Amino acid sequence: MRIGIVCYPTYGGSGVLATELGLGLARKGHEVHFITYRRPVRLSAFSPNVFYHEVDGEDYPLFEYPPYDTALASKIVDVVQYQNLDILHVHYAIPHATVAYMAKKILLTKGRYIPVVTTLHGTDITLVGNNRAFAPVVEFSINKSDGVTAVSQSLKEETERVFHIERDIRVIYNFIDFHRFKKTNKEHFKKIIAPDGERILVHTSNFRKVKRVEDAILIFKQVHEQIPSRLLMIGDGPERQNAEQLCREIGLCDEIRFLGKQDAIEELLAICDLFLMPSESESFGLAALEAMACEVPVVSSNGGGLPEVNIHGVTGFLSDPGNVDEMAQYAIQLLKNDEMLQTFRANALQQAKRFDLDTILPDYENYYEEVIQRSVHKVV
Ligand code: GMT
Repeated sequence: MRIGIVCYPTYGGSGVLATELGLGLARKGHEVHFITYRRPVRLSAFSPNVFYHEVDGEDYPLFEYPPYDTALASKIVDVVQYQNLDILHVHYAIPHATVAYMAKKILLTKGRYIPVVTTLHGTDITLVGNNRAFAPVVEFSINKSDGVTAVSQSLKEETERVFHIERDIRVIYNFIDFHRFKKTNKEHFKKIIAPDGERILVHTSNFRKVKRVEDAILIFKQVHEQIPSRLLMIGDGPERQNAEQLCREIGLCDEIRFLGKQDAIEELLAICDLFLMPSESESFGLAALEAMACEVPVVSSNGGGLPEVNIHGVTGFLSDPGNVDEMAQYAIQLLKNDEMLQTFRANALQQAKRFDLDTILPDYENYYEEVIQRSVHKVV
């Protein structure tokens, strides 16, 4: 198949997933065309079946807000026509599903029907999409897509609760590439971070409010009072300043290291003992899955689709969002008990295997085929 992928090229989960999906499809022989405003972060090396089309925007002085949507729609029309795409897969409803609809309508005037699959990732529904400023357009665009997928059962249900959805939403979970995400020996690295064998806790995110980054620090504070430990804070975003300030206030600046955005996240996960994800809600929690693939158990909230990924008492523990004390108690219980930690590590890996790229990728391929078949009669 010749597949177009539209996504945000940033460090966010939707962009990461879209890029990994495209690369996986290309490895299987499909021709994949990324259409984004910047090269996606995980699209670094050359790959023979992968093509990248940058959306060019004109920054004319009249534009207080550069018309990205218009530039993207034009680029989609161009790529679909001249690269002869079979299907267009857009990640994140806003504005991608809407722009895809516009491109589809333009292509129809040229006698070309392009089937569009929209993948809902979470905040495009739960936070942004819900907003009255966007809601009617989001609902319309989802209903006009030829196929819609959600990354968890919870997100599917939430979408159906919030919007009037006229089509079936297929659940296709986030996935993990075990060639990359696996526990490797990074002892030399561990010695630098935790020279006296301290336990290493880790949090990775885009440091947005929904992640409750400060909860991660407060959980760590309680853990540190009982267990020699270190906390790695990976990523960056609007809440980082507050988080650093909190570390100063509680006097744990030396024990908590802010590493900023990191590419080789698996090398850091390889030395960690526990992953903290206290988010208000996660449609899935890709970062937790990455940790579990590296045999790191997870203490998380139970918001959104997290219970579909992290199994309470098996791969980690779950508490209500904001229940810092309970999450800290779970973390302490796990980190104090070597045998339990080893069991949870093994369980985390087992559970992660359910989401192996090799298992999930065919779900997307089959879904594309299905959507293309359904669209055949629409070709004018
Ligand atoms: O977590 C974020 O804020 C980034 C966001 C995104 O859209 O880039 O991630 C969402 O999509 C990921 C991939 O499908 C999911 O694993 C994350 O759980 C989801 N984030 C939220 O729902 C908050």
